[in-house]
Amino acid sequence: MFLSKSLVPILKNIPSEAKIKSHKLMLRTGMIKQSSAGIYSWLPLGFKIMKKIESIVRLEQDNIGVQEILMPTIQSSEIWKESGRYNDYGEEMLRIKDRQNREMLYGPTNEELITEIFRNSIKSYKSLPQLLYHIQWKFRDELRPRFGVMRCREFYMKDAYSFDLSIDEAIYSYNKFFLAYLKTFKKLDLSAIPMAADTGPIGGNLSHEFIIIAETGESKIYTDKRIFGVNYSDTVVDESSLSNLRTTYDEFYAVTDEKFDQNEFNEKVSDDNKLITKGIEVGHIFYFGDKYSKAMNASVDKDGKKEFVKMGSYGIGVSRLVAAIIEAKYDDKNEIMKWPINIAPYHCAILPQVSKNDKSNLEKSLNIYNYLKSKNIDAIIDDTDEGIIAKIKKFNLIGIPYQIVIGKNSTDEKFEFAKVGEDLQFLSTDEIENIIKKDLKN
Ligand code: 5CA
Repeated sequence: MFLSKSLVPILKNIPSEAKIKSHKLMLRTGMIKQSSAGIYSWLPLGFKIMKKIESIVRLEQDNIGVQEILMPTIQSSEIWKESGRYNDYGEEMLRIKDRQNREMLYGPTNEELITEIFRNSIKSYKSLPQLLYHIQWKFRDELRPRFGVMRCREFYMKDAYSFDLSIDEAIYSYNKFFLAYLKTFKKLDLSAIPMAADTGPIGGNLSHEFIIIAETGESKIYTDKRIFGVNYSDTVVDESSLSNLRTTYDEFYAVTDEKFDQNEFNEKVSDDNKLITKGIEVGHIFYFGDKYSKAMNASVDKDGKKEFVKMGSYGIGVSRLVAAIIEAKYDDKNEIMKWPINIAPYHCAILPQVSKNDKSNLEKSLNIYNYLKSKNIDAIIDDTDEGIIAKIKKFNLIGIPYQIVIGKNSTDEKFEFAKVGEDLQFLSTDEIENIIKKDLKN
């Protein structure tokens, strides 16, 4: 792919409306474009990143046996009236009328719709547990959309729902998602901490927010530093192993603002281990028992008895994650972004020095491009006529993990190669391939 033929509208200046580094970088590198307040188009660079994040999220859902479905964005108000949330949800819900004057809405979340699907499809307790997810756009008419895709009105979410017969089984389902979330965020090279949280309009009494530490985060958190050391690599998906993991986490105080209690904090955490900071909520899981199943009559038959199913819901902000990863990885001062290779829009940028009279470096670039492509390494060639320094700076900003510079210092066999933000070294295409391949394997 040639940069000159890509829709990557790089801005010279940082747009003044952007207050945090992710918003600045996303606008500057043309990852997104605002279409109206809190609503964005995703341009090729941003969209590629989001799709890669989405596939990691999907893989970890599939790994714990969740079934993927796709529900619509537009829902009927009827089911929301059944659950009682049609009025409760208030002004954050975007309400629409169709030509028959029927009340519809753009889904802010899907507890009602999935409960309706469940009650029409599952009759026997023998079909439990049912674990279902979809990845779909949501709309919340936020009073103050801000920070770009971090808190916007239309956003992309993975939301999953669990249906079980008993509370114990429902907690087992909850714990499966708990582990899947830890693994998902780890794969995105993020350290996300589960924190006891409020349940808000979703309801229930058990809930964790998964938070990554960032100064620009909107959630205030109070925790015990030692929680970062909890090891879940040996945890497997069985009831006791998962329950042990939860117990291990519960040993450390970790709460969001709404759950904070100064006395408890002092009692449970020594001054040395206290951490009061801010973070970004990238995921949120809930257990709410029969709140929706009772209101909407979703039950199964067990030995001739009607049992309301016990439910949970589990969200990940897929579009928010793009911004959250930038907050965690962008070096604002030196203007260097470092996308982990598994979600970077390209693996490698090829930066030839090009002049009007001499296009030989462009030919060399194309050869390298084709070689890398044959090895499943995805590269982009910056074929514009900017100088090399400008090209390097631009790709530092975009954050493609590797750069190959093809200029006066390169020979026919060896080229200048660098990991983004690091020093150049002379390497052959074989050596370059090996370094990138090794990174891709990790
Ligand atoms: N039904 C539940 C779980 S599926 C639910 O909706 N939970 S939530 O409200 O916490 O949202 C899930 C995740 O979506 C959040 O953790 C956050 O990462 C993301 N999210 C929520 N609101 C926004 C928003 N306005 N902009 C961007 N992402 C958001």
